[in-house]
Amino acid sequence: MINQNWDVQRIAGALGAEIRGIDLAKASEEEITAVKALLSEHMVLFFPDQHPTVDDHVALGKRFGKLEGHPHLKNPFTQHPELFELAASSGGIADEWHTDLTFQEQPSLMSILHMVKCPASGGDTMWTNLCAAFEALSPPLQEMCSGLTALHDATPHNRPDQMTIHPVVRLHPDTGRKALYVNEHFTRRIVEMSAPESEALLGFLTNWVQNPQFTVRYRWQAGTIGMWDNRCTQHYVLNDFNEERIIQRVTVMGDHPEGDPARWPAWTNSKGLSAASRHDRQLALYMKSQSIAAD
Ligand SMILES: O=C(O)CCC(=O)C(=O)O
Ligand SMILES: [Fe+2]
Repeated sequence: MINQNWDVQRIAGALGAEIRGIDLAKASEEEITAVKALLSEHMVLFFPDQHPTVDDHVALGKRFGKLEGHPHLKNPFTQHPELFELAASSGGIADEWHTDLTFQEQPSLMSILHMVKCPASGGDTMWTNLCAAFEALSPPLQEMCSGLTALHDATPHNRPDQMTIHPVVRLHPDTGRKALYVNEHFTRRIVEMSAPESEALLGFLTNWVQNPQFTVRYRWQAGTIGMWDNRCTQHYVLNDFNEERIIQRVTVMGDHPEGDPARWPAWTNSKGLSAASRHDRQLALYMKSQSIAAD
């Protein structure tokens, strides 16, 4: 049940709500349950004027599940391995559309971000609704995508060896909605297609999810907490500022993305080796490492 003192304002057609009238550091069990329901409904929530301490922030995160540190970022808060900080002055600007950490077998379920310092203008963050993006595709493309899987890797973190495969269309475990689960940051290859086909389809889909009609754009203030469902959204930070911008984040561990099984075998270089085989090398190596039966 939502507390009557809460003011919940939807801020875009596709997703996102701003909530006032709650002190997250003092939230009751019922209030946390209500926040979870709002997150299911709106996918990304913003709570202005919270100003949590690092302890408050970590404690809040733990009420949503088990927390995980970032696999590749150094953490200045040694007493809190679950919390990490991104500062623009040291390159921490996530200016490419992504779902967090999809190169992991179990990408995070949700993240809770505290905007510690933000520029007077610029540095907004955008989110996109991956269920709306899937639902707006034509039935033939929906059907084909539902039978495909994709290879994701951590190349943006200089770890191309960290790879995994997820369904292209992910079933949200709570809402039962289908989400288009590929992103330009971490998704490398459609497993069942040739390299040029994969490039064309991934190019289309990762662009499609960026269509403004599926998005919300949020203008931050210091002290605001933002939280997003990482199973059905992507996000992007506008790199349009010069001042310092610092965020701190805790991350709730995720589950294994579920979707329909692949309807076709994995693509391999069945015609033998050639100059063009290099485009299949990463996929072939991954398949070999996992002993996945190929065509
Ligand atoms: O700085 C932001 O607004 C978001 C950064 C980001 O991509 C993340 O924390 O996952
Ligand atoms: Fe992110």
